[in-house]
Amino acid sequence: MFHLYGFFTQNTLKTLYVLEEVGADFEFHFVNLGKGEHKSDEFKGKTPMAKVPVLEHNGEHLFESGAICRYVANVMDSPLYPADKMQRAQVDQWMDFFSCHLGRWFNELFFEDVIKTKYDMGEPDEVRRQEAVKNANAQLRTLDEQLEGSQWLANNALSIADLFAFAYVEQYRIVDFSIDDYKNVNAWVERIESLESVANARARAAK
Ligand SMILES: N[C@@H](CCC(=O)N[C@@H](CS)C(=O)NCC(=O)O)C(=O)O
Repeated sequence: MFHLYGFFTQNTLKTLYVLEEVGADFEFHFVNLGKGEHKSDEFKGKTPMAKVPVLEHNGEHLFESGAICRYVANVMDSPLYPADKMQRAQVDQWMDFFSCHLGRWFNELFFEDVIKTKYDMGEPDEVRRQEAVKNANAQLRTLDEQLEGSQWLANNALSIADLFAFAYVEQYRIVDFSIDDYKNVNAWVERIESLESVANARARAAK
């Protein structure tokens, strides 16, 4: 059985979507970031980063959402992280694209538009917002092109890359950002939202 420690923002959601989609047996432990629970000595004993998500399996711990998604799919022998080396690298490529590029700009918008307001950290920085909007749009065009003629990001098959990426892109609804111009991205978002795994993870978050 896996144990996932998390809070319902994008990094934990990526791992929840994967745990649900591969049908893993897991228990979820809510770590209330708003109350600083991630800064407790108990939690810091599980991760050197004092951030969520953290996965516990067979008495060992893993941090970093991408590593957790890959590990879970590996342990479950899931085709969501294909064994073929090139196919696997294609999945890794799109996960890295999101970690280093497009996801980064969605995170920036989430910080400026949501976190700053929620935790009384001052007004959104318009210069940073505009830079994030410009770069997100440029990289959404890349994503839209990739999805032209393909339902999924890599190898024409649903993979952990889609679930990982979706957790960033779905934030467009809670930040001031539109994806209307990207028809393939919109269709991909709808496709992922229709998965039972995503509905299950969202139901857990809504409780
Ligand atoms: N690169 C890490 C990022 C983890 C991260 O930033 N988690 C946030 C929540 S989404 C967190 O725990 N923030 C609390 C803090 O930084 O104090 C991952 O992908 O897991």
